[in-house]
Amino acid sequence: MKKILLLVFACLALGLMATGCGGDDEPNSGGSSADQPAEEPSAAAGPAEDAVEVSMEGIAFNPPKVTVKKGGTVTWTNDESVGHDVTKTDGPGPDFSSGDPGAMGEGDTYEQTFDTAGEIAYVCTVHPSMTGAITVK
Ligand SMILES: [Cu+2]
Repeated sequence: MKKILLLVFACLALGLMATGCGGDDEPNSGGSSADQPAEEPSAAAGPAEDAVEVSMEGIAFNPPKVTVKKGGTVTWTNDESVGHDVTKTDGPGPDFSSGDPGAMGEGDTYEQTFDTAGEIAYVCTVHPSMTGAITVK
């Protein structure tokens, strides 16, 4: 019985030593994970630009969130046969709307200039779940 216990301890000790050797891989994983978070936010929100284009497709604004420079413009294009509109719901600056609810047909565009910094929310009034956001800075 004691010999079996000794064997178990011997195996555990060897196992711990092997694990210790495996721990030397850590510097690799630490280095790569530090680089990635810096790239993901810019890919999602996009850099602040003078002119941004948003597509209306699949009953959604794409991309749903954009960033535009103060004084810049956002241009929406309806890329499907379903009628849409662009109507501001919240945020600084004057209210805006592309016109009558759902009046933008396929191929129609609507352009809006943003002169006030802040976060602006908008919606397509005929599709309440079709929302978007603009960061002006
Ligand atoms: Cu719509």
